[in-house]
Amino acid sequence: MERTLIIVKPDAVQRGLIGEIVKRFEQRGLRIIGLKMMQVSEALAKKHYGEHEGKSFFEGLVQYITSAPVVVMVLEGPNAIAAARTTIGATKPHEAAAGTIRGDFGMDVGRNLVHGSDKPESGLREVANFFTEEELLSWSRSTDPWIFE
Ligand code: DAT
Ligand code: MG
Repeated sequence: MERTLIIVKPDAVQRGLIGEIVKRFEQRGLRIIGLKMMQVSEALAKKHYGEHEGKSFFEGLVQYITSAPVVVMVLEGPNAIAAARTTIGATKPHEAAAGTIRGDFGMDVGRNLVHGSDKPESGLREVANFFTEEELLSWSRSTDPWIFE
């Protein structure tokens, strides 16, 4: 089972979209194995977005993600990373398909509502940046056989 780190970003929390966003992943069938609310520190933001250091938007990105509380969660499932990113939609909300989170709620790349890991190595690294192993639950749902073959 693959794991992905999801961040419900400050704009989504401020706009009262936590429930809406969690609902979409939940109804897709992804299993939530960790979830908490937190304020991201500057150090954690720079670590999380390290691959973008030096880019023109990096400072704004760090400012945005640290500006107010976020909700972080770890989702598990077969191909969880690709499935979650399909549900999230394209990075630039004006290019995101209707029916995706960014396509339904976003207008600006600098306020694109949600983060999802982009490949398995990023998933492992990002989950470890935000959660301890003790914060993650190993559990199964009675509905799992109806969602995963
Ligand atoms: P994603 O969040 O879809 O994985 P990414 O990893 O390429 O996208 O970039 C991380 C975040 O950085 C993205 O959610 C928003 C911001 N960003 C990316 N490209 C940008 C750009 N050209 N201008 C402003 N912000 C950008
Ligand atoms: Mg990314």
